[in-house]
Amino acid sequence: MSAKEVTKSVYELVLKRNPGENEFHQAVKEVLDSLAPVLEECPEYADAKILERVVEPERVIMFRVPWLDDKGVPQINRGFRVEFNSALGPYKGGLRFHPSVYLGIIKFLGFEQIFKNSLTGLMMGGGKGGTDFDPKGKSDNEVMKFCQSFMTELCKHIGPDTDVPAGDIGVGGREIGFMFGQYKRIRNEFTGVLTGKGLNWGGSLVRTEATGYGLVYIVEELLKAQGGDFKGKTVVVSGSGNVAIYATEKIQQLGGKVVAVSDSNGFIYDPEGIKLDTVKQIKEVERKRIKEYVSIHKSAKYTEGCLGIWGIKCDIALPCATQNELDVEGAKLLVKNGCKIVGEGANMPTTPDAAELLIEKNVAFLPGKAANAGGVAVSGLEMAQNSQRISWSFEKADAELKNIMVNIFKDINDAAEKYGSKGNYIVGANIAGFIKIADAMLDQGLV
Ligand code: NDP
Ligand code: 2IT
Repeated sequence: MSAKEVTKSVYELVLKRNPGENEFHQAVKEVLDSLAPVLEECPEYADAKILERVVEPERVIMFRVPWLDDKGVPQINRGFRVEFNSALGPYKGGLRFHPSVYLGIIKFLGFEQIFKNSLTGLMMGGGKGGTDFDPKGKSDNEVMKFCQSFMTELCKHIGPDTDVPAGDIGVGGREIGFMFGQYKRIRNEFTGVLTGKGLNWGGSLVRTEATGYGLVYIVEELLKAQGGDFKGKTVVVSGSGNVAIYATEKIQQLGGKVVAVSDSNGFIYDPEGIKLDTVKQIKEVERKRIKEYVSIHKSAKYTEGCLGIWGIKCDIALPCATQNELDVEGAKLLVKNGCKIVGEGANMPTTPDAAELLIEKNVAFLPGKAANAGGVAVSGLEMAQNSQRISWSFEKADAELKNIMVNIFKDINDAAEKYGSKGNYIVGANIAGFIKIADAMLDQGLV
């Protein structure tokens, strides 16, 4: 079989074995479509069935999560942890709390995480978890009850050298705290079993900022390679959660102007530049909707619906909300308005046809598994600090993060060029991430 036939047959196997899991199919296809030149160079990978193994999670855990709401009514949610690949280290990846969560979402995220974690250069395998519980509109007490019940089961499967979860959509410092407390109580151990912890009980400085800052650092590297920087650039950022907020913060520090942010209801356009303190107050403190912004800043306009954000003129667009939020119509608008760079802060926010169009039109496209790796990278640094029982300064953690993002840019750029797709960072990221994992899997035998 030719290399192309191998990747095609593996994709067909994935479709057959995982019916209805569309996001997982999409994530697998993107990686497989990049790998033919690697298989041609290294037939051992195909002989050892590395592809067939890497698309099959090592372990999938699904469980019932019962909890009592504030009215005393029992509620039942579903919990997941997909321990996808441990070739490079303990399973590592976030937990997503969102009503759209089902097995296919967690598998796509876990699969992406394998390659992302490999790109960081740290010793972390890939995993992901979550639940269809919706934290929106729930009291702190309900969120705590849910987290305790969720961890009562999850704690049987994780550990600081086994599987180390963290945050993702709907999971921030509050949820990590509740889950850590329950883990500690049941297992009677104070260990670095979760990352994104509070700063006075084992968390790392810069973890909160890491994904957004890391995204901006890698875009800055790309700008540098083109002879430019952020100064005076107009940027559109979707989302207004953890990633979007800290991407905006770093862009503003570097002299760029963010003119739009959004949430799942709509987007804000503020031609004078987004006032980040207001966004932080609305989203981090009050947990309210982004449309509140316009009642405070008269320069801004709110528009219902998420897709319209891509019609705003910008030099750089950073989708930082959720999967498939930037479609081909949005991509066409970005191109028409002269956008030159798209960097994925979210996981798989760009549909495959949109990504293809952007690349064809010479928009530099940085895929999520490279561009948003800063979050898990600082999680890896948090694990290292926990193992040594020390805490680094902000400056040290930030410098390490920056260094990791600079290296990722170099690695994906070099891999793209070496394997005949210069400037295609999707191909570069998939290949650079894959090779380390495949080599480790070869070394470790048929497991
Ligand atoms: P948050 O929960 O902090 O924020 C999510 C943001 O995205 C909110 O503004 C939310 O709006 C919006 N959003 C969520 N779902 C949808 C949807 N279906 N349609 C439109 N908007 C939506 O999550 P994060 O900022 O942590 O995560 C954002 C993205 O970044 C995700 O793809 C995540 O996987 C990825 N990521 C996160 C990392 C991290 O360290 N946190 C690391 C790497 C990637 P609303 O408030 O209305 O729900
Ligand atoms: O998608 C991701 O990389 C994350 N949500 C962060 C994972 C982590 O373990 O910090």
